[in-house]
Amino acid sequence: ATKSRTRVVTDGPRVDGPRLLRDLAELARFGADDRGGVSRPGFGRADADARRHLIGRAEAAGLAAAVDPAGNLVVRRRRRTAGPALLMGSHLDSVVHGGRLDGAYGVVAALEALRVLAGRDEPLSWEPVMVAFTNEEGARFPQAFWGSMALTGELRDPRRAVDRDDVPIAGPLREAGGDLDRIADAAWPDGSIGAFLELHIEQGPVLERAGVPIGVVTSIVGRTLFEARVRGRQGHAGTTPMDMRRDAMATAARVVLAVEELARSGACRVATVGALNPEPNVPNVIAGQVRLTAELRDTDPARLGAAEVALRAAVDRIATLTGTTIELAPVMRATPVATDAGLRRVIARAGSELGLPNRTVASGAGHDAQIMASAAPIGMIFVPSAGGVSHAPEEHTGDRELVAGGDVLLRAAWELCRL
Ligand code: HGY
Ligand code: MN
Ligand code: MN
Ligand code: MN
Repeated sequence: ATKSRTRVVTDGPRVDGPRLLRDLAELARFGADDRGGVSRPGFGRADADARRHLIGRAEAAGLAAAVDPAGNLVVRRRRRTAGPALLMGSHLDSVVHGGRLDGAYGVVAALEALRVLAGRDEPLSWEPVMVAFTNEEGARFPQAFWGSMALTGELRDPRRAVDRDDVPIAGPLREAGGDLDRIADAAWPDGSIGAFLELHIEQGPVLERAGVPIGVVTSIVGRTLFEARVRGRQGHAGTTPMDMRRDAMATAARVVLAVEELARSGACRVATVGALNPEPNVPNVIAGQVRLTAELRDTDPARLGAAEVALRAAVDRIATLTGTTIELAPVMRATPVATDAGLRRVIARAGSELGLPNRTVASGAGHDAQIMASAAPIGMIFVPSAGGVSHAPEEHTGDRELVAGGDVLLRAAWELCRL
């Protein structure tokens, strides 16, 4: 923890706390689910409705809203400076049975910061811009970080993107206001972004345990996501002798354990199979095919690469042993990144000037910021997560802490834009 001697100041912009909290509560209606959180997978109906709602909020504040060909929502002031953008935001999509804060909080706070800055009418040399990235989570279409990768021109093979039922992305993208034929136009020119700031809940226990309201993020974990397809032979569960089977389900189970073992043996920090789709998924049928995801995370790119090699070797061994074939295709690679040292100082100073204790913290979750790092210096602000819980309906952060995080984002943005 850093002990700061910075004097608390009373000047400078502050967010409208009740407005920020109200916007957040309204957004939670889109995809609200019966377990208390939200289910708002990218490119679904609720995601599109949430985006439309936010466009309305932006326009009601006199701001200009536009959706780019990747489905990203970009909100700007109507009268702009010619300077580079200070881009602020996060994502609107969620996991299935997720919380109401992951992503949405950073978007709503960015809109609030932009609203306040636009209302001050003071000369700025950087242009504050809000962005809500599309499909950060990859809950339905597994191409996580879709929107930020499109904005940085790093989207690989967008035409091949399908969901787990092999539905192509073109239609759902169009419904989200995007256009696959023009997806390359979503990329911003080199040098157009001065910095990217993302405010997010921590999703871990560090800040709450330390009793510190503001986290200055130092690094973001790297993540490689694969889709594996196990192909065996479908058959009758009663009549096919065990030695004549090529059971895709039993094989998939071995793959699940091999992925877990990668992390247990220390090859990488964490490794997870989160999704499994057997076919035909019926009790008395030997599964003919199983699709599953495998994701590996580490803060060291070399270890992440080595873990990928080890995963391939393990999968090949399992295929030989079981007489099945297993295809392992990378869906998304996000390298580990450090945040910008200068932006860390700006964020810490903003916190201290607001009288908010702050400390450094590393992110084990992925964020659009790590994709944006290839295009601009990035900074991230965390607020505490109750019990460290996230990707679950119980995700919670107190109102005061939510508003405090918004104030830090706004103050950091104000300092950067006035430069
Ligand atoms: O999965 C992640 O780390 C992020 O929440 N998308
Ligand atoms: Mn998430
Ligand atoms: Mn998130
Ligand atoms: Mn039968």
